[in-house]
Amino acid sequence: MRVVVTGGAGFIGSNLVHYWSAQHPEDSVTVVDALTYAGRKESLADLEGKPRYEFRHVSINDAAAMASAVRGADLVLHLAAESHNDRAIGAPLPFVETNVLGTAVLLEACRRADVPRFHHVSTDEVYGSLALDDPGRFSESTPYAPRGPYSASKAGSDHLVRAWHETYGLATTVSNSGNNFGPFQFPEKLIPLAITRLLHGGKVPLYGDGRNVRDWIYVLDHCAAIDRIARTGRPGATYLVSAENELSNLEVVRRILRLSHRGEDAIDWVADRQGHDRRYALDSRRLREELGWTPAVSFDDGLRRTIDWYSGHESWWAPLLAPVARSEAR
Ligand code: NAD
Ligand code: TDX
Repeated sequence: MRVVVTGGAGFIGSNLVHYWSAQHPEDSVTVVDALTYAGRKESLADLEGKPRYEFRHVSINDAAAMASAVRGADLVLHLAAESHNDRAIGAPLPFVETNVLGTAVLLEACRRADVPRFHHVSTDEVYGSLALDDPGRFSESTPYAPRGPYSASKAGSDHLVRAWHETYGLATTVSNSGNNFGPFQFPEKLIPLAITRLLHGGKVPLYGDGRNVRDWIYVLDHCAAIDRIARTGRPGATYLVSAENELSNLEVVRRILRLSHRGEDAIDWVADRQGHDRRYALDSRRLREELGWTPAVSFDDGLRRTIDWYSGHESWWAPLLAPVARSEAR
């Protein structure tokens, strides 16, 4: 099979390319990535020169490049996106450009090339925010209610994918997962930011009251879910992906502090994020019951593996720290 992975040099994308090459060594994998600040070609360095691996430094917004990349593909896995909420608050337009317009350009290339299977990787944030005391969780039938520029742009992309399925018959699937963590995650997101700050002797910035809740999943469990859904999911269907690890940010940071042998004085309580979603929680019964997926890595085990990886790969992350973070940390 020939598989195209957009955003393959990003966090989830690079884990997915490694996962796919190991699980399906007979497949050839083409990575399409614009190498924004978040795209790190070095995350895929071990695959360079391999006969079944190809890297294309192009944008999903480039129609001609997409037409060429997806020609003859059996499966397109779409992960390319602007992905960080704090950046979206400061500069929202690139999120619309890539996540909405770029997805439309890619879908159109896939339609014209008769790509037999298209999987879109999306987020729980499209469903909005739950109250801390709400007994409910998001399900595939929860109405869309995104609250920020990032989540609104991802919601837009999900709607476009459904439209290309309903209108043109493209065989699409969509997955909406909770917060991922693991190796190769850019040190702007909470877990790698906390780990790398602590490794450099600094403090962890915690927004607001620290009680916001996220539903965490170890990235390789998400990759296994993408594999299952993209190959065996029902065309036109959406699947929520959750390992059922609902934790407050304070609890996540406390566990990182414990594993890093640091005390709570290493928490830097800072101003809250604008429009900060309170809680995400997902019901993934459809994925578990229809497709037989279950997560394999507990939160604590995943966290240990992640801390070990960052401890051993400073050369990957140290050049990526914001200058302010580096000077604070010294
Ligand atoms: P990331 O920011 O680490 O990686 C995004 C990748 O997309 C980078 O390699 C970047 O260079 C590339 N890219 C950006 N704009 C591009 C363009 N115009 N053309 C081609 N490539 C481009 O993001 P991530 O955390 O790996 O997320 C991957 C996908 O999964 C995104 O669609 C995101 O919305 C979704 N997602 C992420 C999470 C999470 O917790 N990280 C959770 C749910 C869903
Ligand atoms: O320094 C920080 N301090 C802090 O308290 C950072 C960076 C974050 N936070 C809080 C904000 C959130 O409540 O931690 C939580 C997690 O923040 P992020 O890591 O920025 O992730 P989030 O905003 O929840 O979005 C993530 O999950 C859904 C990904 O970035 C998205 O791409 C994905 O769709």
